Amino acid sequence: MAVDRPDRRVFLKRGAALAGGLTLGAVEPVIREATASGQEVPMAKGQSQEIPDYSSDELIAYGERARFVTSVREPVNGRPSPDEFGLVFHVGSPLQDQVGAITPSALHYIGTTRGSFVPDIDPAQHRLMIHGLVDRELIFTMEELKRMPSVTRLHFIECAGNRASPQRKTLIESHGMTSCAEWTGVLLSTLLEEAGVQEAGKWIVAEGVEEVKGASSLPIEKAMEDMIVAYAMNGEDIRPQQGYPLRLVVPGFEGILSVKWLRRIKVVDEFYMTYNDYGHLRREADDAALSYQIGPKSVITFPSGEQQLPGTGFYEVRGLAWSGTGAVSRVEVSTDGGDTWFDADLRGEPQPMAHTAFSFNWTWDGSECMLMSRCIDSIGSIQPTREEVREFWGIAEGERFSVKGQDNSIQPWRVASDGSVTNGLA
Ligand SMILES: Nc1nc2c(c(=O)[nH]1)N[C@H]1C(S)=C(S)[C@@H](COP(=O)(O)O)O[C@H]1N2
Ligand SMILES: [Mo]
Repeated sequence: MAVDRPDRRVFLKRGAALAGGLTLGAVEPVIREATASGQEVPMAKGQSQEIPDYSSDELIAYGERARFVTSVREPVNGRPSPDEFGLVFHVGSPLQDQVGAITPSALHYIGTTRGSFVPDIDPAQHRLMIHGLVDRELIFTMEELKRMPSVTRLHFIECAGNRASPQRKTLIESHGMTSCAEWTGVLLSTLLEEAGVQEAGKWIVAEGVEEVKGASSLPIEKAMEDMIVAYAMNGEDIRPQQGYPLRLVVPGFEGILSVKWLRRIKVVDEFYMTYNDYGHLRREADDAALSYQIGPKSVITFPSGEQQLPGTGFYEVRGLAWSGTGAVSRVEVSTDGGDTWFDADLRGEPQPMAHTAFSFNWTWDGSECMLMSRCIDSIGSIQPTREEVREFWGIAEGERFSVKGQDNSIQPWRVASDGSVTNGLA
């Protein structure tokens, strides 16, 4: 197809045509007659039947979204959540509906290693212990932690399983296991300095309240650099599913390391074989170093898998980009399967190890095309294609697509001439 890259100027010129009432697909407003309260309204999937009383004491004290907004999290990997035993497994965030870089707390993905009951922790009873190879073993109450100097930073969390793959049909299946929030808490370095890390202390093991689960080995350098012992998320206390009352945030590293319901940090001399370290993800310290950090990554969130374009014309292509190494410096978009690339517009000042929202003005002429995005991060790393990842790891055609570390390959979305959108890898 002919590559058409409407930049802002072109779009402004077209503004006149828009105002003149030309049909432009998605831009066409949907006009509904005003419905007097009490009258029947057509129901959308997931929409609440009852009209809430927005003037009730309850909703004035603590609000809820409009009942017409139906975006919800969904279990991924084909595993029901909760399962028949009440265990919660990985549940994806509906990024296809997200606007901007911050995931609303109620829609942040939920990741639990091998399934979990979400613990009900009384913050008055909760303690964080720091021990092992330190000069002073310390035990903090929540109150004590909240009195300490804090930081507030935007960071994404992403599960190692989140990736482009031919089997995954929708965005929530391929990329729903990442979310971005504004986290507030105490830098772990502040606590470790207070405890005094000994010469021999080279790793830490962080552990949540569940037995064994949530324990991970992490290098002391990273602990001293930017890990946050966080108690707040998007301006309020962390939600139970995200680790209330306390979690570790390990910026840019795979999600399993961001231990929720954090209760213990042990400074140790070597890579431990914890439940997460051994068997689940990796077996050796060398591999661990390879696989912790998430490379430059991005995905187009609209249009994305299983969506339907209503017709030809103008669309704002939207997406998210991130990198475990630093901030996003550039995002490029292709509409012809990677032959030609154009700069996308970035929203706001990209933050280190945080999602950055991007957009790209596109006019669809009705021919079949392949939409792709790629992220270039602050150290100049470029997000690879699936073919490049295959070559790098020497994976033969037909062989299991298994990489050491993160698969950050590009997700292509195919737009067919009837406007249907499917996974371009399938
Ligand atoms: N204590 C504890 N921490 C945990 C887990 C867990 O099961 N228990 N799951 C991990 C996994 S696999 C991921 S991907 C992230 C998900 O964080 P989120 O649920 O806030 O999105 O938490 C990590 N921290
Ligand atoms: Mo995960």
